[in-house]
Amino acid sequence: MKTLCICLLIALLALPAAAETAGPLARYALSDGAAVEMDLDGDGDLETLTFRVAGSDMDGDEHAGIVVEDGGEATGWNSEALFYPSAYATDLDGDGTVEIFVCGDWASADYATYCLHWDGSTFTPLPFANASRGDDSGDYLYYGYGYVQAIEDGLLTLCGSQDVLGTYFGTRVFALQNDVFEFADDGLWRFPIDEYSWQRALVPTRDIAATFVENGVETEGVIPAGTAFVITASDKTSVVWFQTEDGREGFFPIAPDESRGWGSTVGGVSEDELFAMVPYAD
Ligand SMILES: [Ca+2]
Ligand SMILES: [Ca+2]
Repeated sequence: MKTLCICLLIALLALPAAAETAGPLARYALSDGAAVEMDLDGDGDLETLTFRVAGSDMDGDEHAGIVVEDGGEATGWNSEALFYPSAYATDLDGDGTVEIFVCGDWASADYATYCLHWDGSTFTPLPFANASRGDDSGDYLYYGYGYVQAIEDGLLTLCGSQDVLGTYFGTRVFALQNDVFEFADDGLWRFPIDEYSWQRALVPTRDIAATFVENGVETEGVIPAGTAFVITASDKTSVVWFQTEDGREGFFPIAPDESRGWGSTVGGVSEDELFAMVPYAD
């Protein structure tokens, strides 16, 4: 069991790094210390953009540095402490101004993404709709919570730690609207099923009333006690979507556990009582 836990931990820790470098995202990636020429501000002249990993993780001051050379003058921007930083540059919304993304880990798998605009003389950080852990209805933030998982079709997907009945990393999709990153999805965090999901499956100690959905048809029923299932999506406060081990999908309501101040209840029962084990990431 101990070996299994260690293997699982190693696999989980490896996930974000693997996702960052994989697939179509690579074409937008900036390499540490490699200068690229781009027209960042849409004025027809090329600027030189350089991303650097600065500081050191041993000293705890690792961070990202961005330098733009424009008209013979170099201007720098440094992130706050950010471990394993990476950077991407692309004109996400096609308006002629390049979005410069910098992301990394604040510490303990708390990933953040910053987006900068260069206007010819200064950097401007763009605000993001709040997708932090816990209540996400708060004010706009100067960063997006999570690391860059995908840049595709004018959309930015961020993946960050979100705990809903033991989920680990979840994604939200953003689009730029008037230089503000707004949610561009259905309001649900997505927790894709991967090869590790079933090792973290939930097993209820009693039946859970649920709505099953098959080919768009909804049927009321229960997830029987003892049936393993995983969470596939949630708004974190009122509903979770699930898939059972035998492939059935559906949803059931949840509520914040007010008496405890954290976690969720299902049908009025606290998650600790309802499940033999809830695999918390934090
Ligand atoms: Ca330019
Ligand atoms: Ca743009």
